[in-house]
Amino acid sequence: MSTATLFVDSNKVSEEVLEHLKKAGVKLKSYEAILSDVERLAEKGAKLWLDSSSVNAAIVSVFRSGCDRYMRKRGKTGRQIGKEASSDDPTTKKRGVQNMELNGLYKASPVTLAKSVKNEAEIRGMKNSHLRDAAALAEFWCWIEEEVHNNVALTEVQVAENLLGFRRKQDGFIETSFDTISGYGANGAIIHYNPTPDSCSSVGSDNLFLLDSGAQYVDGTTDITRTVHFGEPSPRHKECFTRVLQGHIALDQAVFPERTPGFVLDVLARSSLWKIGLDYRHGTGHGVGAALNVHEGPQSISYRYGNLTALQKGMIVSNEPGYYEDDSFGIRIENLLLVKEVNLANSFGGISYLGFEKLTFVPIQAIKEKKDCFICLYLDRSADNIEKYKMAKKAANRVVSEARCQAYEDLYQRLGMKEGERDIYKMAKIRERKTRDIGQVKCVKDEAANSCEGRGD
Ligand SMILES: [Mn+2]
Repeated sequence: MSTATLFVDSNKVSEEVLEHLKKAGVKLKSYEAILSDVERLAEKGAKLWLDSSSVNAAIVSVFRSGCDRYMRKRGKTGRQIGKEASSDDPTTKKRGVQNMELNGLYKASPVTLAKSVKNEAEIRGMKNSHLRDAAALAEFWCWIEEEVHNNVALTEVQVAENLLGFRRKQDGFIETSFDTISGYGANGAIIHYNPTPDSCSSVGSDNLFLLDSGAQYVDGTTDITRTVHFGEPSPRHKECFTRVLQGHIALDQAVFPERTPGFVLDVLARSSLWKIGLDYRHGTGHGVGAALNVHEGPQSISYRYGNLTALQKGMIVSNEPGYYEDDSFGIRIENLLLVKEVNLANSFGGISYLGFEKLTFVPIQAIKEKKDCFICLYLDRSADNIEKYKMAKKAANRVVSEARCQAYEDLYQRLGMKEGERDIYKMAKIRERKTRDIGQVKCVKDEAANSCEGRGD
């Protein structure tokens, strides 16, 4: 094949692109011309590749009538086609479908598949744009946390506008990649929530806040969701958030053989929720274009098991499990992942094994229950986890010892007062050393503070 025709709205093609396509032997035609061209080709008996997931009814209809005419012509020149019948005759209709099947190939488009596997330049652009996007988001989350803690009333729409402001400061920013979903409390439970300025809620610190947003940069496309709580989450919030996060991590860490379709991995993101009878009514992951559509086929990670497209090295997918409690709150945690080959000690079946590399670099709000987290890490004693457990424990010990120092310092300052003495007395009693401690501490204080009043007593 040396030539191709692209049916496209000519307004969308710049001079530069036009020149490039011409050199590559691609002819441009108006979008409307596709119907008559398909019909004309079908009449000549040409074969047509139709992607049944995206082809429109108009194309199918002209293709069918073109095929019918071709077969009738062939019938007249001697091949078996039977006697002519009226077009209402059901046997004619059936024959029409058969004719279509004869010259049509019904498979996913090879164009979308080639597009979904990113080349080196696209991967580099996606990585770079994600780093700049992460910088904007980190600034944004820092800003909003302070605003909410200072009781500044911000509506969901104002939050989305401010987020746009932080992104605009980044190099190569073009526009948002979809309308920002900014949902506080019950609004977070509406999966495709779109806040309006006059009816939306303010973001506060009594409930969860879900923010799903993305941007188009010259070199890449982003799509990220974070759910945060600016106050004290309820036990229900904690449990659901933890399970969504466990699902997110399970998919993030997945390693799977090549030729695995995305739906096989979907269970990883849901099983933690399933264990307590919860679930979510949307897919776990979609393909993402490189500086293109934020939703791109043909691959997906979904409970709908009809999509048999295998995940391939170089594809990009989102990882976005969630949980939505109607009229109450919504949780979703979303990163974008690049499918990559992983080096393992074995390669059973002589095939490659694939995994994911994170593109999104924005922190996920920490789990407050450190203890639970420790237990989790400690119970699963893989080398990797033990290392993480030690690090987490070290960090926790540091925080505790800092807090303790502060507490001793406070106590020391209050020693001259009755409450201070009472506290020391209590501490001494716990340590069963009676009140002897009070005298000792007082003596230390006197020397250090160099206040000698009453020393002679
Ligand atoms: Mn997404």
